[in-house]
Amino acid sequence: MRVHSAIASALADHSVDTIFGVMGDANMSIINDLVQTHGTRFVTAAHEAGATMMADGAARVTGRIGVVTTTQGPGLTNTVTALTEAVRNGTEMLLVCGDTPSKERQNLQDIIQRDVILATGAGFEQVRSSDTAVNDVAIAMRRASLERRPIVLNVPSDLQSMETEYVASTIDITELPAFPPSNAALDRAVGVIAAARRPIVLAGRGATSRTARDSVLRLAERIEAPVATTLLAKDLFVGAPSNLGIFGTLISPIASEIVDQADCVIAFGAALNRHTTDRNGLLQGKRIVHCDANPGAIGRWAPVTVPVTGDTALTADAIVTWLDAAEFEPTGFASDELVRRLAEHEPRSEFQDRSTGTTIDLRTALIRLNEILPATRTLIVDAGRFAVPAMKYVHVGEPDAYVHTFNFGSVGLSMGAAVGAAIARPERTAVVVLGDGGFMMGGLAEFNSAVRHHVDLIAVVANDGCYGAEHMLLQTRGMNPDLSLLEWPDFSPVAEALGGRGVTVRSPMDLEKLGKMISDRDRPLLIDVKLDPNWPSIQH
Ligand SMILES: Cc1ncc(C[n+]2csc(CCOP(=O)(O)OP(=O)(O)O)c2C)c(N)n1
Repeated sequence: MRVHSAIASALADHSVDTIFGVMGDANMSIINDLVQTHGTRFVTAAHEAGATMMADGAARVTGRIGVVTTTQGPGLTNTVTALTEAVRNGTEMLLVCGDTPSKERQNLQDIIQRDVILATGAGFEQVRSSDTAVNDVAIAMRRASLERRPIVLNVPSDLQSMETEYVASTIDITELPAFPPSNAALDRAVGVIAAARRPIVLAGRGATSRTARDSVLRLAERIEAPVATTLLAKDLFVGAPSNLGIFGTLISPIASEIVDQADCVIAFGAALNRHTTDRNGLLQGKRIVHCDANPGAIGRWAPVTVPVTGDTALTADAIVTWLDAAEFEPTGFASDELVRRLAEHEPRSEFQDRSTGTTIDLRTALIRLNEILPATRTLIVDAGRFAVPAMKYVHVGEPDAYVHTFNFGSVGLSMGAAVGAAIARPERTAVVVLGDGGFMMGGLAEFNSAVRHHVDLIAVVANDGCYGAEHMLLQTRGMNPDLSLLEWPDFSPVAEALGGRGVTVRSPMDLEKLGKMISDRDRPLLIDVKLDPNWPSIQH
């Protein structure tokens, strides 16, 4: 067997049934073997950044390792931004990249691939020889899973055509058992919680498993504390009566009022970074019980009163048991009155609509789109000025249905992630919200990939005809905002030309006509939402 066939067999042995990628001469043999011999689904992207984000999106919504392949040189360098995003997110990913033949000094596409990869923070694995290739695949898969980051498997093309004997080798990963907190930590935590009169329970991405959520919610109910989440655990408590929503810079006015009154925050699986704490402002005057399975995450960014290291569910359950034993009286902070106020809160009351005759207020548009877009959805958000209202006003049914594509602050990565998420979780409509700049940067190419792969995807383009974030900054810094203006073509006919459907929204009335178009969609749909570039604030 040739090494390329052995690598394909090794991937199939690891249950890789889908591979995203862009083909070139240095990875085509592996792709061919995967598809022809193993029936693997090869999902083509238009650009390697798109392919990498497809694998990233698929990994985030399934919890499985996302697999992507590129050719050598420029194929690999095209992935750098997306790979960095995946590293910052902690995405489990394998990137199989071809490399130039080692002895070809003058190959046009030669670059020191290892150095390019290491700069992103991804891990590097070299296929070392024809004899080790299968085991090298297993090691790369194992590392992607254990290190929770992309691992790039580098395979020179001359090595791929060598002969080898196939001996199966698959990863063996022992799950670490969940561990409870120490009694000493529990004692201190329960002391602080029992003394609190107005506690809030906050959950982050580390507390989003079903069991963790249920236990954290039980604790909140036991002490009658309102619940909130970080952005990355968005909508974890959807449906809970005392749900404050996002705790952090995206906090709603009503939640902010309640957080102001609180005297204690009990945080689970949340890093308490500057976005979550609004530079510690939201923690002022409160005692902080910070629980996390990773001691390195506790107290890293924010001051902590009591650190508790342990599994989220076990910790929350133990706190409830101790409070029960002490016959703790619930605080009553999540009162009927508070629950009623939260239920009556209307997001439209948070701002004054600024729709004009020819443009719509993005907040108004997103609140209505949240109501009319398919409820079973994955929400993927790009970077830009529009992102703040998108994260605030568009909701999902479960936390793994929110895909945040700017852990590296890059524009233009969302469409690839949306295609990957749609392929990996076809029962959910991929709703991608992006700016006109992000659409033109990467969205355009991969919108067509969505068409080619017949995925259920709706793109909402917040189109202010400019780089809005820059438009606003140029204005506030006394420079010329017109430098950020961009004369794009109309996106609705562009979407049709790319094989999808397109529709333009300029007013609240246009939104009301969307229902039928959404329910009758038979291919990816682009909703071009026309906005005023002078829309002034990034925060509201
Ligand atoms: C790859 C990359 N290039 C440039 C930037 C700088 N940048 C930040 S926000 C932004 C504007 C993006 O415009 P658009 O997608 O239309 O969203 P808007 O801000 O208008 O809502 C730009 C160019 C970036 N973050 N990433």
